[in-house]
Amino acid sequence: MRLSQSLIPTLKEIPAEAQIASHRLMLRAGLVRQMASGIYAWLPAGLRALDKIAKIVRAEQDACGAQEMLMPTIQSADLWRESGRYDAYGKEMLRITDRHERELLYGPTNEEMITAIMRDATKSYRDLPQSLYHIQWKFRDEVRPRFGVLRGREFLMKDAYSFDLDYAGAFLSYKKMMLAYMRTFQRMGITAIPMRADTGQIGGDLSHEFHILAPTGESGVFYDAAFEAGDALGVDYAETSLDTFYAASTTTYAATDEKHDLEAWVKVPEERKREGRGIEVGQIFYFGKKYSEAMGFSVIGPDGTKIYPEMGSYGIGVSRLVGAIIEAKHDEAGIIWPDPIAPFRVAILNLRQGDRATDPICEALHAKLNVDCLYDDREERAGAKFAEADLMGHPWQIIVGPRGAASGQVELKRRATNERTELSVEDALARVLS
Ligand code: 5CA
Repeated sequence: MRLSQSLIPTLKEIPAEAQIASHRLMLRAGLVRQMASGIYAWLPAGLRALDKIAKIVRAEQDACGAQEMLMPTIQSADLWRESGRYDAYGKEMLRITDRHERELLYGPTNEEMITAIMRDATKSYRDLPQSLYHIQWKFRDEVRPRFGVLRGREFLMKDAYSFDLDYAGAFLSYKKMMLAYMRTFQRMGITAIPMRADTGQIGGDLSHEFHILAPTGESGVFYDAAFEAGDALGVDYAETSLDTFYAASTTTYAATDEKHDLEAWVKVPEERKREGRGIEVGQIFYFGKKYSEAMGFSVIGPDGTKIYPEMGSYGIGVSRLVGAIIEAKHDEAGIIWPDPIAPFRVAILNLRQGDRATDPICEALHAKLNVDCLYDDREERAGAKFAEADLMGHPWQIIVGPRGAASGQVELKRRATNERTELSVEDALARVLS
C-alpha cells in the first residue's frame, strides 16, 4: 500500500484524553478513533492488526476442534429470562425496545443463545460432544470505560462454548481450550500466563484468566518465571500430552493479587519469583449444568434417561488484545509490533521521492512485497518518515536513500532492536521475507 493514498491519520501532538501509552499510541498511529464513550471506529491500519489477531485466534480454535459459527449481536430478553440472568445482569446490559414493544438487548455474552441453539439442534447423546465459537461484537455498558479499547463498551470477543455428556468430557474440553489459548498467545509473540480466577457473572466453579504483562495492567500478578520459558506450540492434543501440559500450567505458581497465596509463594525459588502487572486478555470457565438445567436442555442417554450436558465457556478479548499488545510492546518512539500481527510487516521509506535512483528500487520492492508492506512515497523530509515509521511500529523498515541507491544498497532497520544494516536490495528482500 502507498502511504500517499492511505488513510492513516497520524497525530504529532499527544491526545489529552488518553491516560496510558497504548491508548495514546493507537490514536497517534491512526489505528482507531473514538465515536462515543467506549465505542471506537477501526481505521484501515487498526483493522489490519485486529484481523491478524482474529485470524490466529480462529486458526487455533479450529485446531482444538471448535467449529466457527456466527450469532447475532441483538438478543431477545426472553432468552435471558430463561436462565434468570436478565434481571441479575443489571445496568451493564444495554436494553433495547423495538417498534412492537418487544424487549431486546445487545449481547454482552452468549451462554443463553448457544444453549437455546443446542437445545433445538441436538436430541441424543450421540450428538455430543460439541464445541462452537464465534468472533462477534459485544456490548457492556461499563461504568467507567477507559484506556481506549482495553475497557470499551463495544468490543470484539471470541467466545467458545463446549457441551459434554459428563464431567470427564467437560474437563477435557477445558484442558484443550487452555492449550489452544497458550498456543494462540505464543503465536502472537506474547507471553500470557494462566491464573486461577473467580467466575463472577458467568458462574461455575473452575476458571482461569490469561494475563499478559504490562506496567499499566489492572491487576497485580505474581508468578513463577518458568512460564516465560514455556512452549505450547510443541504440545499436541493427545490426551496424555494435554494432561501433562495442564498439570504443569496449573501447578506452577501464578496468581493475581486477589488470589495471591503467601504460603505457596514462599515455596517458589527466589530467583524465579516475578511480580508485575497484568492485563486480562482471556478467561475460560467450566460451569457444569448451570445453563443446561436452567434452560431445560437435555439429551437422551444410551439407557433412555435424560442427560443435562456439562458446559464451559471460553472468551478472548480480540479488540482488547490490540491495546494490550501495544501496552506490552512499545518505547518512547512508538509501537513495536510483533511480526505476526503488525498491520504492515515492512515499511519502505523513500528518502528522496522523485529521485532517479531511489524511485525504481522502492517501486520494485513495493511490487514484490505487495499487501503486507506500506510504501512511504510522500514528499516528506527523511526525519518525518523515520519518526512516523517508528510510531507505527512496522517490524522492518527498508530505508532507501539516494547515496546507497546509486550503488544498489539499502538500509534495513529492525524496529525491535534498532539494529541497522546496509545491504543489497536482494538481501534486504530475502531477510524480510524469511
Ligand atoms: N462468556 C464468557 C466467556 S466466553 C465471558 O464473557 N468472559 S469474560 O467476561 O471474561 O470476557 C472475555 C474476555 O473479553 C475478557 O477476558 C477480556 O479480554 C474481554 N473483555 C471483557 N470486557 C471487556 C471490555 N469492556 N472491553 C474490552 N474487552 C473486554
